[in-house]
Amino acid sequence: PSGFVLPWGFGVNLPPIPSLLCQDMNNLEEGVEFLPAMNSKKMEKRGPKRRVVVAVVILVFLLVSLVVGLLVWHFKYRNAAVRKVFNGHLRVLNWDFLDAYENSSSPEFIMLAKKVKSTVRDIGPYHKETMITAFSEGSVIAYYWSEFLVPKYREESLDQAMANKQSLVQKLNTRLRNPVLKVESVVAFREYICMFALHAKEGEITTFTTPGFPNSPYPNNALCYWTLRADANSIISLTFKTLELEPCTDDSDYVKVYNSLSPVEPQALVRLCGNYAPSYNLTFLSSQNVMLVTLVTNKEGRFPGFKAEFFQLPKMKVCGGVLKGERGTFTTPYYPAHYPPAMDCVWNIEVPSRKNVKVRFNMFFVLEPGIPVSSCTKDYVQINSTRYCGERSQFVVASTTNKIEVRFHSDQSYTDTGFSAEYLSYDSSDPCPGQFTCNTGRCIDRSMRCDGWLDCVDGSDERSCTCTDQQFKCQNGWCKPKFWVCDNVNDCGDNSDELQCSCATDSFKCDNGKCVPSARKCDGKDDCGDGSDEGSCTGLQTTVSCKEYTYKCRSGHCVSKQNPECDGEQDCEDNSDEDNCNCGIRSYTKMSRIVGGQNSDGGEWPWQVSLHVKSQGHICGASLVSESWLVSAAHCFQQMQGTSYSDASLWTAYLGLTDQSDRSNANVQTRKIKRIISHPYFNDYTYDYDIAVMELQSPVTFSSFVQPICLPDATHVFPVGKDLWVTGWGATTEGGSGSSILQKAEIRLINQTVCNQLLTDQLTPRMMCVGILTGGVDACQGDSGGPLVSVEASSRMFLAGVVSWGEGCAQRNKPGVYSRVTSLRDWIQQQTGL
Ligand code: 4AZ
Repeated sequence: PSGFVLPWGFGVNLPPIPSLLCQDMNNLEEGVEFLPAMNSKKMEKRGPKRRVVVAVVILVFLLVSLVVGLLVWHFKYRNAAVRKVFNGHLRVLNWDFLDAYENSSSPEFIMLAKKVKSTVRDIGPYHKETMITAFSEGSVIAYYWSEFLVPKYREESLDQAMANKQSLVQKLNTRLRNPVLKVESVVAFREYICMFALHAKEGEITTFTTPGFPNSPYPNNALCYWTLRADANSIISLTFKTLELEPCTDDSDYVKVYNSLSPVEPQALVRLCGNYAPSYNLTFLSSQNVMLVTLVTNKEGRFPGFKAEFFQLPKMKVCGGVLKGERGTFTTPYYPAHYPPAMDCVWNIEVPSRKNVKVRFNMFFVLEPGIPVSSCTKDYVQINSTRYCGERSQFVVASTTNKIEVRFHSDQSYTDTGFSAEYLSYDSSDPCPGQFTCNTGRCIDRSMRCDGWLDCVDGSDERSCTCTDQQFKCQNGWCKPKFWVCDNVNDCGDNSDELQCSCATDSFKCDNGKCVPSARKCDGKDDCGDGSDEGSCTGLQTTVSCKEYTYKCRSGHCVSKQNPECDGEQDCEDNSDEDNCNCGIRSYTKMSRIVGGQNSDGGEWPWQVSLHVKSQGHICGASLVSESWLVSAAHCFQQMQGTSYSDASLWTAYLGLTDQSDRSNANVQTRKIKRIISHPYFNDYTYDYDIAVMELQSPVTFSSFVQPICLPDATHVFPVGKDLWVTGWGATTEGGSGSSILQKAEIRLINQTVCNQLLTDQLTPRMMCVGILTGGVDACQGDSGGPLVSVEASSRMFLAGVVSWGEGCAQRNKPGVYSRVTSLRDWIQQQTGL
């Protein structure tokens, strides 16, 4: 690769404050010495003449101050010079592109650059420097940066002038033969600027990285450009192999990729920030033989940057086509890479004439930032006259004939990974043999009909149902499991499952179902008995008297806000509610978007630990809560079959692990255990107090794959009905074998009273039930000790439970039981100090 770097050492030159002003001030100080004004007695004796002199001196002093002030304002603020860099491109008509223009040191490049420069120089009195960065075909497009040194008060008018293409076109017409200038984007001044020009080599992959990668972080306050080119009639495929930037915020560092050599928004393909899981697809395609990658960084942060590679591909001549037969598959161009911009594909699908055809989209990612899925004005799939866009889970579009036409359109900017679809022929009299047919045409398992879950996107599987004894009939006709009634979640959709249990008007419904007069809410007294009437009192968090449900600040004062810890707001006057909050965040901005599957991505659950016993392999899960401490279940460390599992030397902890068969992966950290402390009240018959903490022999190093989970305060409330995540390598079916890849499942917190009925009074206050009552999703053997986590305020995850026991796995009305971390929080604190 031919690369070059231009570190432009810019610095804002503020005019120095003229030394005259300092002298003036010194003189004034001396002048005061003459006046014995402090001695009022003397002044009185000397009479009115002195007063006049004093008044005149004060007046002069005020006048001089005013002049000094004006001068300071003029030089320092009004007249301060601001450096501005604009970039844009300029189309030179009637000029032919030469291959030599690709090489910035060729005499042809230098000659044309000189011509264009002299034209741009005329832009105005504040113009300082213009640099031509590249030329491309069409007739010739010149890409440039122009630097201006403009007084602050003229900044706005310069921005306007640059934005107003017309005025520039007028000026430029006089010099070049027939130029059309397009100034499209303005970039702020940067201290570090680097530029690299790379051309793909036939049959080779070219690699490039951010400056210093991987040994040192990329520079702050930087603007870096990589112009990528390929041979004529080729396109570019660019892949970021690793990318680790500052976490995404409005002004965080970012990488932007353009389908042009000019960094203009209408040609932007993607804006990347933060950190992407290794499995996230970061391949982008251009529509022509050029691409531009830019890195824009702010003044702080130290992050590694990226490593990327690109190569050229022949330009795709056609996309879409005629598809015939009983069934088949088709995808967007280059799927699962991001499809190229400016594409139009049409698939004409035809199945045998006696049959009908339907198209099932298994993956569908056609998302353009800022475009609502109701309009689909930019990138979309169109079938008949309906447009589909955004991110969708599996859906089916059926035709009532044997033909269907699928159109795909991508516009100039922002691309996504596209879709993967299959077409199938079906018999119109029996569209889903042996299955239930949704009104949309999708086939679902018969057991999903009238089970309380919306399996068809249009809800057609839950209509016209006769409710069973176990079900509650909603007013809208839907049947829902009886256990969902009065659980504070609107399961029916019309809230009818929560109506019979609501309290009278003027009264408040507590989390435990009790009704208290509304006037007693937020009065500082626990009227509900579970603190829920004092839990979420809005307004300024005032200190209240401490109760078992109020959060206690380090100062000993209590606040009434529910779950104030690590929510990004200061609730305690000593801010102790926001201390020790380096937890519960996964490093990756985006995880893989494989929907439907339950395999986890590397780094998705960075607090998940696998506990191995020598020669037995994985036995239990655990959660990382600090550099040296794990939380697990006491029952993992019982004496069993002659082995004393409480012996710390038997165990090895694997952190940063996803695949059990890949334990030597570089992201995995292995630790021996120093000591295991099981709760002294653990009862191996009832599984009450099923909790243990383990100290690692040496602390781990936090990374993208190893991060601690937040421990909730003992007063933290996880409301009934909340969706939680459980993870582990346990059995994937009851009595089955464990999984090699870490599994994840989303389950729901179930009302304690309801669950105690289902589990025949086996629950204690240290336990909670979480699951899906219709069955099918649960933790199982081998998941024990592992985390049950909840996404809380500011996207932080908290450890709500520890996998403990259950009656079998994933059975109907037999949810999993978890150790309730809030009830055991004080004991964890006593043992670990956390
Ligand atoms: C176990 O044996 C186990 N369905 C863990 C969780 C559940 C059942 C069994 C919950 O470790």
